[in-house]
Amino acid sequence: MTDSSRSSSHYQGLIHRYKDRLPVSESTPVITLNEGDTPLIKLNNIPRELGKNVEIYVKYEGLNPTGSFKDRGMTMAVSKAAEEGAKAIVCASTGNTSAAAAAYAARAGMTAFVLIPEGKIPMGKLAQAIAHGAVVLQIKGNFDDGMRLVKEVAGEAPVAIVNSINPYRLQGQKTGAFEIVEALGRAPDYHCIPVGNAGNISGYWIGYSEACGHNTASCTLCNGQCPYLDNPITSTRPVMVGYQADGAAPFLRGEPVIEPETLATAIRIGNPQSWDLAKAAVEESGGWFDEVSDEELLATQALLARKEGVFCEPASAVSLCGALRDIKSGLIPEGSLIACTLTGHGLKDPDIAIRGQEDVRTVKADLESVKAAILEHI
Ligand code: AN7
Repeated sequence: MTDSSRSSSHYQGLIHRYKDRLPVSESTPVITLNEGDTPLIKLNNIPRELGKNVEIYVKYEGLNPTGSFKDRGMTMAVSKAAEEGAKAIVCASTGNTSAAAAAYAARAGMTAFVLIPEGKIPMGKLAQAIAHGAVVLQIKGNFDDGMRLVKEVAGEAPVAIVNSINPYRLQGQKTGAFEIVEALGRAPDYHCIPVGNAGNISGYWIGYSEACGHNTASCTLCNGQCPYLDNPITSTRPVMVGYQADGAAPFLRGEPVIEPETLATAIRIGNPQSWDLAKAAVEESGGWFDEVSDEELLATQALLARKEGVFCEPASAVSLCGALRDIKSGLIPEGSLIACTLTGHGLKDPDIAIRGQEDVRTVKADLESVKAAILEHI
């Protein structure tokens, strides 16, 4: 079968889908795993039980190829690295970036070096980095130490940085906003999102801004060529609300946190690299930052899994956790259309999801025992 005989509707990833809105050319070698095009799921049971007249949609980024939103940025960063002739990439990571870097490097035939904080990334994410053949360097330090070292080592060795300080990452990540606007036929009123290194909130703001024809200071890569600037697909931008774990909440403290601590290890970050962009997104949109406790975010992870059938990782639940609190308090008013990004899949960290419930009941392999066990619950 030749290429041209294949269905043209076959989804081929976000660079192909949005090539006229991304800094790529015909000669860019596209490194893709068909990322993007993730479901936007309307919550039914949680808003009903809340008793508030709101529409809440979750953008389930856990359904990307490596199980997190990082794939959106990584397809761009690795494609551009390949275009520039890079043979190796490097990143610091709390887990998901390393999984994505490892997979896209494998696809590109490059070597990925990933610096992870020793003992602080869940087994699912570590397994991905190892499975895809990355060189895993556990460092005796946290993510922020790893980030500093990555910047230093990139000046000493031929490796391309694929953390979100690489501007192509945010370009890829902005497509999450495009997809939401297309799915809803408009921008949401509020966009709630977890904030760690602060790249994703910045990427979404670029995307929403372009979709309604605004140029942001951070939108420099398309040199004003973005077709949305002349032909916007929506007339409004959402209020951006960034939530952090309270043990790792530099935006709430107004300064870096030296020893960030949270069970949501993905956002165990004290010195966000996209500080200025994230702050600008929140200020320009009339939004805010807030923080949630580990106990609250784990409760929301469980609520979403049990009430809606959507399994996300702890850091992802931070967006819905904060949103529900602000809906209850009225800060997010009734009548609002709210989008929450669920950044990563629950399977990344199964240990935390079954914490305290490890004792799965064992029954004898006979009908009487199984029947009795079932009837107990009906
Ligand atoms: C599930 O993998 O920083 O604010 O090194 O994995 O854009 O950093 C992960 C971040 C939210 C925060 N949810 O996003 C990494 C890393 C999940 C994440 C975030 C991350 P940013």
